[in-house]
Amino acid sequence: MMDEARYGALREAVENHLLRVTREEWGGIPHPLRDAMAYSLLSGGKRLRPVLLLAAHELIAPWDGAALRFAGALEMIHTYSLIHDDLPAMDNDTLRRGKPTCHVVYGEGMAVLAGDGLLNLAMEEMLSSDHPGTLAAARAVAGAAGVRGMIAGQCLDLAHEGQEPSPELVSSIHRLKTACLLTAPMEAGLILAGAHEGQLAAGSAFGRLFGLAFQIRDDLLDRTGSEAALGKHTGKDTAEGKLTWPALYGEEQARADVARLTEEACGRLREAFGDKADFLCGIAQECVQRNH
Ligand code: GRG
Repeated sequence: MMDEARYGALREAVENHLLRVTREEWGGIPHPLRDAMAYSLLSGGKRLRPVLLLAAHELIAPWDGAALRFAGALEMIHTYSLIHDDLPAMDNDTLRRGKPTCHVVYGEGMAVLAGDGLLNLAMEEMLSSDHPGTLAAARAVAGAAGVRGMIAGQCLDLAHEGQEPSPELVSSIHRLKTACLLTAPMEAGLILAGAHEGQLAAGSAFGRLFGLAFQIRDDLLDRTGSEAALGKHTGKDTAEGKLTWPALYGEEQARADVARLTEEACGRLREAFGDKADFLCGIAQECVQRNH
């Protein structure tokens, strides 16, 4: 069972931080761009990546202002990836988080810039403190989001669309496209909290295993979930011949893999952190059972 109140409190801290930053610190960004960035950044969502970062920090010590900046930066990078993924040149989606996608409202050019802007701003946000862990944590996030991480995953996804899925390829795409951006907050939170190597390795393993389970669950929801609950169009993967886990292994096996990977993820975290891992394990369990 997830501790809903604790998740809610962290989510609220992130939400308030993002609201404050957009209101007080975004002066000087030209208007249509600022509106497009704020439209997508403040359009809801679970705020999972920033919550993971703060919760990872709490495994070792209470989080501070520098960690909150990093948490906001993770959400900016996630939002940029969604804006660009929804563009006609990529997944061509018109609905996200229950609202029209950024390019539908602001045009394609402005949506490209809003994504670029959020990515750059995330770098500024991460590098704006003199916390001793700043460089290592920022390097972990930039690497995970970059050309050997999430962007590589998106590249493989685009390049192999419509092809016969191979297990190795689907696994690589899922790990890179999704798991990297769920591993990064674990690593950044732990680095900022001063974790030692063993703790960091356990946090990374949790992120990688949970991230893969999360994407397999997303594949399953695309087949069986409702558009109203998910706030996005469903059934697209099958219609477009996307490389997915259930397409490769069938829905039953995919469900079993989600459960197994989540168990493994939690096991790795518990080995290093004992009962303190309960909250993050609860989040993982809740996410892979989600209908939204
Ligand atoms: C454009 C470089 C580039 C990458 C895009 C994130 C991504 C890669 C594509 C989006 C589509 C997709 C299936 C992503 C996998 C990760 C995922 C399920 C994202 C949705 O994350 P949630 O469920 O969304 O945390 P909310 O709305 O709650 O933030």
